[in-house]
Amino acid sequence: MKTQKMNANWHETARTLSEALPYMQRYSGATVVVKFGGNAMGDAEAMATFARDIVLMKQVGVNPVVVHGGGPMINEMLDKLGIKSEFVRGKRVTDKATVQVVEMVLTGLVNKRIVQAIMDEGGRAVGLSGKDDDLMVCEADDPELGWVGRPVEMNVQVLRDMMDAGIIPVVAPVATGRLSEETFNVNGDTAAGAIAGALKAARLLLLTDVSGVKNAADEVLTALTPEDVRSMTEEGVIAGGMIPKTETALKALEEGVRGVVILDGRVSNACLLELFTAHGAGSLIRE
Ligand code: X2W
Repeated sequence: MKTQKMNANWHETARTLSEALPYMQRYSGATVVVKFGGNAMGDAEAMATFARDIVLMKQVGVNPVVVHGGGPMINEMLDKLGIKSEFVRGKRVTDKATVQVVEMVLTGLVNKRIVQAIMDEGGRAVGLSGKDDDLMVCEADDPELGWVGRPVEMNVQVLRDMMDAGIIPVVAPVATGRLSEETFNVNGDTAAGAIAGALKAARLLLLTDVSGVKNAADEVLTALTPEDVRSMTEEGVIAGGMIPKTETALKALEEGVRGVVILDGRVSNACLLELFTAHGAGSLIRE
């Protein structure tokens, strides 16, 4: 026989679950694109927590699509190979040798690490890149950047097929071009925005290593409109590495994504906090 002492924490856990019901109902059947940046990946435990959040989303009827980055992992491999690399306006200048390393690291090491983490938590994940089924077809973004791609054609049926089959797609931001044998390196945020736009996702979550969009007084804003973003950018309050993220957000909203959230992926259970609690996380941008 067993006896059980009631612990206040268990009641809290049950209440948290109960309070999540309206949010679960709101997002039931919705597509949520999650950009998992290299800087948000952290250690094995952080990876496992992220994977568990994604599997929980799927379990309660949300359709997550993971699009990942891996900038720091690319840097590490380029360093080992003695290949120098630089960034212009937040994007990696990518020559032929670099794009090969980018493809190896993103579609190989990073993609499979995430797939494996999701499988370990009991989900079903399949990794692919923008090349698979011509998911993301690119043109050169800017001649100065070499093989950096700007998505010009999206074929997201493969993602819908996977979601319908109960599979969580994990997408590496490497793409094909219109000509044969072209390989493009795509900024992870750009790729996630293009995929969310093509899927008309309910939410695009950009997981990064900052807590959100800050105002001039350095406070995180929990809600902004595209108009707020434009004026804060003109005033220089939104600057640096935040610009590619807010640009991605505005473009995704124009393409029909209902809301974009920029949030700190290092906070544990960041995705659950955002989707399933009244508290939310980070900065929500929407009309
Ligand atoms: C990125 C792709 C990876 C990425 C790169 O080469 O680093 C470009 O800059 P994070 O971790 O999300 O920064 N591509 C064109 O976006 O990784």
